[in-house]
Amino acid sequence: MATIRSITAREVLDSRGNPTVEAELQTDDGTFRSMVPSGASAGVHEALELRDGGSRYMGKGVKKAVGNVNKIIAPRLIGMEISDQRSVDKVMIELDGTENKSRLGANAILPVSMCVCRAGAASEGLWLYEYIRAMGGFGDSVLPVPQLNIINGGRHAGQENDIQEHMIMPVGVKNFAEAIQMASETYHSLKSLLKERFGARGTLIGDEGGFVPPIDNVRDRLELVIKAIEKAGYSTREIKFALDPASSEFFYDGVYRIGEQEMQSGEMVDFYTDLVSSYPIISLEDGMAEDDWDGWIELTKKLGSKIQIVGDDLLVTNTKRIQRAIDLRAANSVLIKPNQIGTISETLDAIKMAYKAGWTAVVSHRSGETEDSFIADLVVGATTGQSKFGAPARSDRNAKYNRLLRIEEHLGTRSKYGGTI
Ligand code: 2PG
Ligand code: MG
Repeated sequence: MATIRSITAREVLDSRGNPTVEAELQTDDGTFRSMVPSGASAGVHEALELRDGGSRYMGKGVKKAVGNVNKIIAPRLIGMEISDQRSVDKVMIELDGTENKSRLGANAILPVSMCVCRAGAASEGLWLYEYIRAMGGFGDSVLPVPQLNIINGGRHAGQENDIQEHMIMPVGVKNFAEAIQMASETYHSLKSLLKERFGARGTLIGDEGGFVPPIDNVRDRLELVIKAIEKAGYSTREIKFALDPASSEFFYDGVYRIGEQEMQSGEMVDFYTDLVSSYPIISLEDGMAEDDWDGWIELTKKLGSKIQIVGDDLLVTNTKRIQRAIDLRAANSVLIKPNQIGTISETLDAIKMAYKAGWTAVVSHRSGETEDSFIADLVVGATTGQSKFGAPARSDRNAKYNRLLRIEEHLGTRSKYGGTI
């Protein structure tokens, strides 16, 4: 049993070059560090990311959040038992005292919560994923089927009124190492097809490591990905598609706008229904906007028995919103992003609520990431069987994939792969 000896925080940079918070926590077992990521297409219902404003770092500094860790959180937590994640998280939630963690900032609370989890694992001599599994009372560890975003659009590519994420999912393989090999080969095949067609400009990349080719239409993008899959020697039998349009970003007063096309909610549902009948899409995230509950209900009614309907901006890893969506049958899957809610205990609660309703859960990165690979352990420990960590390129993304490769090796013959969803 170990107790918290000290906690400090500092300002560091994320993958986009914006400041973010790193917390450092010490126990008798050592020093533990954790960093928080940051979204670009963040939902309005997310816990608050505290930014300083002013001119420093274009207003994006996080000195206030750092100060909140050092001056408010640390003095209160020092001496607390490291193995009691829920109590520690509860103290921070109470210290904040607001509904959306707007006093201290989720970016102050979360890195401390992650450090507590890491230190708890060390105190028991466990890998982080093993500790999370035990803490949450989850079943056998499962390596995830990755959703890999190989064509970046929308906010992640500096574009407006655009589908944000075009992802491949290697479902037809035995293990995670094979899945990542298949994904990498497809990624590189896509790169060479883009280079042939557009020259070097066609292979520029977006925030999540995927390409940003000069192709406006989602169908043309998916056609090209199918060519890349085939060029790599695979087929759409073993590699499926997932889309995250992030539609809140192109929803204006009741109207969805993709490029020049304007659609009402019902037309938007028809748009997806056509797409799903043309392409091997098995998962659709944020097809509808974050408060278009009727649209979500219609989408789930129409497509929910065929594919996974994932709520991200709609649900923001928040059990209140997840419960509402379960009651209304407004989705059948939840995207899990710890920084949308702000503590590890609440993140695990969201996953458990989804399981209880018979939903799936997908553990996700943010478009602004760091080298912290916590979510790789989270996805295995919480046994969700699906991850969304970006393209198999750039170290902010590959930190997670590389950690998963290590975990798969550690599990050895006990290892299981998510397989089909
Ligand atoms: C999303 C995320 C991650 P962001 O919409 O799912 O891909 O994007 O972090 O910019 O909110
Ligand atoms: Mg999303």
